[in-house]
Formats: sequence, structure tokens, C-alpha cells
Amino acid sequence: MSTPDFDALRADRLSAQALSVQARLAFAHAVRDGLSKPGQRELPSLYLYDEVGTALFEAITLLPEYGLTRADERLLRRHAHAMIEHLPPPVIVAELGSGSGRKTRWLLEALARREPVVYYPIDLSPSALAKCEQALSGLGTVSIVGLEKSYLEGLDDVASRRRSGQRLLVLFLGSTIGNFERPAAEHFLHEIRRCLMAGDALLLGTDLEKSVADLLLAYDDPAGVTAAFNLNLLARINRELDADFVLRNFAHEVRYNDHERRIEVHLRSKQRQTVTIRAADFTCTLREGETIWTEACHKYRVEEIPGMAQRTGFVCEAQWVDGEWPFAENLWLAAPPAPTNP
Ligand code: AVI
Repeated sequence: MSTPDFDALRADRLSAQALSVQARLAFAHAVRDGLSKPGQRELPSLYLYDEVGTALFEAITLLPEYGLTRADERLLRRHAHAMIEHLPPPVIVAELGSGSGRKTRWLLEALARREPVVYYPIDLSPSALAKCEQALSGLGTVSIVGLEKSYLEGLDDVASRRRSGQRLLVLFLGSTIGNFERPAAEHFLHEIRRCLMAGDALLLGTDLEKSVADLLLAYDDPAGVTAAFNLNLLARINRELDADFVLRNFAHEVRYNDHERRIEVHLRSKQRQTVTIRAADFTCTLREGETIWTEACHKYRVEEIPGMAQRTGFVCEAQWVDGEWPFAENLWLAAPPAPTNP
């Protein structure tokens, strides 16, 4: 048995500690900035996903009222072979967010029948990566290389590891793009394009417009799972930033913004109350009825997607739309860069 490298282990532990101090500071700043916004207070939706929030989100995906994840998976299960036919081998796969592995399995299986595949799930959470690796471990000729990084850093890393001739397929599933403001979404898609070479591909999942009644039920389910997911953000701030939010003094509230074509998720203060967040050195008083905006979930029209592709350096090669829950899987190919004028 070889001797462990204690110096390396110590250095790893120290850098992990430094990272968590940095991450806590960034969290404290984001909370302070969001809660001091004039007009509408906000909290960034990114922070909904700690261990508890991730488990609650997994429960949301099983709710009968929330059809989004099932539609995404149905499309991948039914059309994985048609999707990969657009991508000549050899293909390597990177996924932004490691998810549960449930949906990705269909694509990886289809590819693995054709060629050995390397799959890079990219996620900041080591436990999410571990779960994904475990869920997909049975896939024979698929090598899984988890990258504990932000999406774009991870993608840059994958791009630098690719061998000549390999085509990169990037997966951005589950309509996570819908949680970005529309201009920020296009900016992010453009950043993805900058990590790719012409002919690489992006498979983008987008939730589509549907009846307002269905959308309100999907984000305000009668069992209260989405309410718990939303309220957990305050509980997380209490746990990690030494704050004193009283959760029962807040109510989950969901609105549909017709003009922006999005669900907006809020936490409504049921009474006038003062909250202190010690790690952010911040106190604020909320009025009765005032809300904190925690999440935006944009909905798309299938015909607007090719334009988004074009504006961000891609060509929309194909689309698949679910018949039960309006949702589209969009396969984009990275377009050659526009020629520059001499
Ligand atoms: C992760 N994301 C695509 C979900 C959505 O539908 O926008 C997050 C969610 N929030 C409440 N329910 C689901």
C-alpha cells in the first residue's frame, strides 16, 4: 500500500476551506445587495440549490402538476437516436449541471452503441457530481469525468482536453436557460459558443408557453413542495449567514407576467418585520405585504428559438416538441464565425 501524500491532502483541505470562506462571502454580498434593492427586493435564484433545496427540487420534478422534467425526459427517450444522427462520430459530451443522470442516460446509451464516449458533467456541487456518477456508472463504454467548476470554466476545460477531430456536444437541459433574464440568457449562450468550434453542438431544453392556469399550478402545487423549496432559501440564509428569518411569517407567491412571458416566484411578508443577517452585517425592515422576488422562469415560443440561435452564433438544426407538456428540445450547431472585413 502506498503512503498517502499528507502535504497534498493538507493543501487540498486548506484550499477547500478558503473556497468555502470565499463562497460564504459572495453569498453574504449577494443577499445584502438583493435585499437592499430599491423598489423590489430580490434574492438570486442560484442560492435555492443547497442540499435541502436540491432534494426539494428533485421532489418537484415528480409532482403531477410539474410536467417539465417528464417532458424533457420523454423527448430524450423517444428521440435520442434521431438526435445523434445529426452528429457524426467521434463525439464527446459535456453537460452543464449534472442533474440526476436520469435524462442524460438515453443520449449516452444511444451514443455508446455507436462508439466509446467520454461524458463530462459540470457542476459546482461535489455531491451532485457523485450522485450523477453513481446513477450512470452502469453504462459500459461511457467514461465519466466530473468537473467541479462553474459552467463556463468547465466547458473551457473540456474544450482544452478534446482531441483533434472530436466533436463536442453540450447539453443544457431542463429549461435552466429559462431562469436567466432574456438578455442574460442570450449573453450566456454566446459565451457557450465562444468555447466551441464550428460544427460542435448544443442541445438546449426550453419550456414553452402554456395556459396560465397550468403554469400557476406547476409553480404553486397543492402539496406545498414548491413553497417549501422557495422558503428554504430563507432557512439557508439563517443556517449559513446567521440570520433570523421567521419562516412562518412569509408566504410563497407565484405570478404570471404576461408581458415578459414568465412565472415570477416571490416570498410575501405576512407582517411588518425586521430581519438581521449577521454574517452580512445587514438589517432590514419589511412592510406587511412586501415581497422578495426569488425566481423567474421564462417560457418560450418554439418559433422564437431559431432567432435566438442565430443571434448567439448557432444554427438551429432540429427541434422536437412534446405532445403532452409543451416543451422543446432544440439541437443547435455552432456556426462558422462571420468573416471579418479586410
Ligand atoms: C430549474 N428550473 C428549470 C426550474 C423551473 O421550472 O424554472 C426551477 C423551479 N422552480 C420552481 N419549480 C421549479
